[in-house]
Amino acid sequence: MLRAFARLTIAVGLLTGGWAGFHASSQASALQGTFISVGGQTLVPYGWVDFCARYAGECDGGPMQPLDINATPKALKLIDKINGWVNSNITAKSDLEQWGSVDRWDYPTNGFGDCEDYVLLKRKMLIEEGFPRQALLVTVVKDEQGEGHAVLTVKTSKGEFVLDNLNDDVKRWDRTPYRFVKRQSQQDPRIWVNIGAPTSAPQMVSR
Ligand SMILES: [Ca+2]
Repeated sequence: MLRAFARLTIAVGLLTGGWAGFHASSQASALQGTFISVGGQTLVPYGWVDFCARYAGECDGGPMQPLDINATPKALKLIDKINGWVNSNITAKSDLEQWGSVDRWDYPTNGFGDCEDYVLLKRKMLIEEGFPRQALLVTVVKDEQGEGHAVLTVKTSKGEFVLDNLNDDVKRWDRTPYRFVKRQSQQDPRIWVNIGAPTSAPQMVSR
């Protein structure tokens, strides 16, 4: 597994230049996003609990001071790069097909995974690049069909943005078609908070 991550990290390191980035340069001036209004503490998705039981070190560390990412062009370009790289290099495969389980959250170390697995890898790679984990929040949404889906919310000084395996563009959270349900707390990765008006949580996240 470590070798797999080393390979991924090296690959990202090799991706220099040529990126339109966030389309970092083109959107930089328009990068005045908005912030998500979070509510109280809520149930933690089972997939995250199970993930933390297997990767305790990835979930420890709370409580922490909330931190946002300083939205410099360099930071945004790197975020965009990692989002694009993971989307391009991981192949979608359902948990049922891969694990025989309807919803298993894990790193896509064999190159296959579904939505939350892309999220977990992006989160890990961004943390390894020095971004604060308090600003990289695993988030459960409902898609246009009301199905559960997971994205990574990136909280920056210029608003909150979404990294999504279904879209290579890093988008403002409020310009996605999703209904945001809940996400990790900035203060503690083991705590989850509601987003917006309460709504029933999906039974699972997929795609
Ligand atoms: Ca999965």
